[in-house]
Amino acid sequence: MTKTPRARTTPARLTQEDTRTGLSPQAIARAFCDNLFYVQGRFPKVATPHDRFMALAYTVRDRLLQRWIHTAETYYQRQSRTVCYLSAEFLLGPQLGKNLINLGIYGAAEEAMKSLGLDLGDILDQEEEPGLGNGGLGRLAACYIDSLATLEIPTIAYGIRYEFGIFNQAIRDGWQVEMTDKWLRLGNPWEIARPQLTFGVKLGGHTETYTEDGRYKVRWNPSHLVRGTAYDTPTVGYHVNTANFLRLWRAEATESFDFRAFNTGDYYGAVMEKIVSENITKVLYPNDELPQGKQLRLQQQYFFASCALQDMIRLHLQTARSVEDFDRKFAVQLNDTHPAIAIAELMRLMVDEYNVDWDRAWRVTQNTFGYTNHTLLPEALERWPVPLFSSLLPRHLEIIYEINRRFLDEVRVRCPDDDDRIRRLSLIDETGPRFVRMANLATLGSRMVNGVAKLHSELLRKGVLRDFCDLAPDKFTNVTNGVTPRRFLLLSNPRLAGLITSRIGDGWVKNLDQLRQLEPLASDPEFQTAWRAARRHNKTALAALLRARTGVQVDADTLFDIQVKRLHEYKRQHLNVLHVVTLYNRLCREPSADVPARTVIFGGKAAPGYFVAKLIIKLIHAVAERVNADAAIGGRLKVAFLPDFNVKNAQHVYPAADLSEQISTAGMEASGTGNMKFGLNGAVTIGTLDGANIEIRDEVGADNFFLFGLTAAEVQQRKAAGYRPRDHYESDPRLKEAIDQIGSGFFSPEQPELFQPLVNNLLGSDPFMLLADYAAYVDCQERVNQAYRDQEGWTRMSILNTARIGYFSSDRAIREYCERIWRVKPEPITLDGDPI
Ligand code: NBG
Repeated sequence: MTKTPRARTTPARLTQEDTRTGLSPQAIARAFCDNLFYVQGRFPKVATPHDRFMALAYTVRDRLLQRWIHTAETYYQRQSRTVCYLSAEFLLGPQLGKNLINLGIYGAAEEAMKSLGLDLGDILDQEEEPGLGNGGLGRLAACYIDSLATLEIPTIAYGIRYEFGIFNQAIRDGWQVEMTDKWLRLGNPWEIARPQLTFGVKLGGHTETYTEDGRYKVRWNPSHLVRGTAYDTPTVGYHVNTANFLRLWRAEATESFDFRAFNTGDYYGAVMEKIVSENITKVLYPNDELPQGKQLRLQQQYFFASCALQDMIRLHLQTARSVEDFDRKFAVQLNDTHPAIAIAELMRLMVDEYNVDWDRAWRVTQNTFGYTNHTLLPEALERWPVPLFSSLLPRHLEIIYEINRRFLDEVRVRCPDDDDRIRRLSLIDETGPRFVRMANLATLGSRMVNGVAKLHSELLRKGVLRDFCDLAPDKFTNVTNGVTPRRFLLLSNPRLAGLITSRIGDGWVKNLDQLRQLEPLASDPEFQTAWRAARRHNKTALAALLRARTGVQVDADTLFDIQVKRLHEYKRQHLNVLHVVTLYNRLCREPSADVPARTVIFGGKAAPGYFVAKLIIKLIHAVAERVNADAAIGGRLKVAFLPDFNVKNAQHVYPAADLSEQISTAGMEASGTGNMKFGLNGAVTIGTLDGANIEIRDEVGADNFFLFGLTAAEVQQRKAAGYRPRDHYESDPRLKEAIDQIGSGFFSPEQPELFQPLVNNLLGSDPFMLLADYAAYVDCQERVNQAYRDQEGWTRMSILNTARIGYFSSDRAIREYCERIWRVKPEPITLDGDPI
């Protein structure tokens, strides 16, 4: 044997592969038993279902780690340009099934478990998901991690390791009840704690100036210091060797402060300090109320942004000589403004700690960041009161003032005597009490800014960020969102996925455009029958889940009309309810009306402080109670609310929908991603021209989409012309009846006034224009009824929705980010022998 390094290492690796991380059912079964024994400390007879989940999870983790080590080694040696995705939220969902799929060992694991007399499905069911996000934004980040690894892009995702994620939702007496999400209680087998990888994060205090080698410098003397510790979760791509990681930071007290307190004899003071520090990463904020004024939230944002940047600099300096070419090594994406403080922090680190001169540091900073905006709702745009900001981050406030001063000086030269423009562009809102405007900071500090669907990006350019767009139009782009087909079709809808693969092969999993090959089958009777059978199976499964969770019995042969998403007035779940009430009234009046039987299913959490959203949940339950109990309509309409909508539950919902409700007020839903998940699984959309609905309709064809309602432009015009919701109420008897019933206690006889606030809102200003869209919506639902009666026609629409949804893969979206925003290339990883 020649004595090359490769020849020396390969046999060792192969042996290790064989004994410890082999992919055969036998190797998996052996590793599973080992882990049950040596990690969980259990023998099979006494092992609980959760022990078995842990044992299999550790088995899979070994296989992930092997890939991760190779990946890390390769990136290190090649000094690969790396994407850093900064997000305060990652809504990962359960990991086991996804990892099995991506490693290509789902079948092997199934067989291994079977050989031990176990069922893989039961084991998968044990996993509790990390709910480290609120909704679409956090889930998008998770889809993007999956695509980044699958496309072999060197990536680190950075976020916060919340001890309590989004609350669990229970329903009591029709009301939402929040329960703490203790997701770490039984241990988290996927994460690897890195107690040696920590950074100090300063808070509070004041700044002072000094000179050093003739240079004017600023020193920040903080009043607090916390420590961030890294917890890593490997994220393997689909059928590739790339395993990137998600690095979440947890806050802890620093030892130095403990010592100080101990030395003065203040033991309890030291313990308090520890508790206060750890609070920073205790809990995820639900996205309710105004973000303003929440000191802890600003602390969270700064804490994780600072840890992430310090970590990046550490990595960079392992191989580079200076931080001055930081932007060549990293492309840092800001997932909304939550991590936007990173812009000021990178400036601080470079200028104060690495002595980079201001202009150079600003060039590097602007070249490093990209900013994705996810909302146009003014109340959701983050602004921090200047006093709060300055008490927590005094040095950053100075830096932001300086960035602002230089920026506005430039603008004054370009646009003299335009004070209004200056006021709008300023990083500081001075129209009343002063605020730091995070969207302005993010836009100015980034090389590229994007919205998440065509309409949204256009509205950004014309609205919220218009002045910035005037100054630098090329900075603005659009990347329409996408979702991962691995989780949302292959894993969660195995029957449909299997049927698709049996006809067109499995290339679609990595290249979703290949679903187009289904088009010629859309009217094929045999394929249609198989398609309906797969979907019928999913509907039966959802019906069983609903029964188990709510007691409501629904029939899988009815039209499943589903709206699942966070509860929000702009998403208009109550418009859906108005239709339900209208349909109910019609069925009561015309018992023989020729309409297909429907099951209307809702799901979603309301922010705990959002009174109206919670009242809408109660309304759904009140209507459900009445409708479901009414024998006179003979089960032709049922209403159900699936509690605790999360990723795990979602995987049972999307595959079972016939009709996907995407009915937000036009111009308000930035993109939506549920709309894509439904379409991927063959649901037909009823929707407004909002967010990505517009592009979905363009792709699937107007004939295969139920469109209704005002356009975004019309919404604006109506408002400008003085919108009067009462006119609709007075002139449409169906609407009047429904609203009167809701308002008068028809659905809440014990508390007739209960829903008055909702009714007053609709008849008062109706800010989300339900009444303006009501008639169009109800008529459109009638077109749905007609279409559903023709099962062949409907199945054809369903198949075409799946066949033409390929554009909405997160792989496509990530390719666009890589080319247009990050300028990074794939770095393939080889597993056998040395990585290079
Ligand atoms: C949400 C939008 C959705 C969009 C997701 C992902 C926030 C702030 N925004 O329409 O409301 O699909 O982001 O981009 O959560």
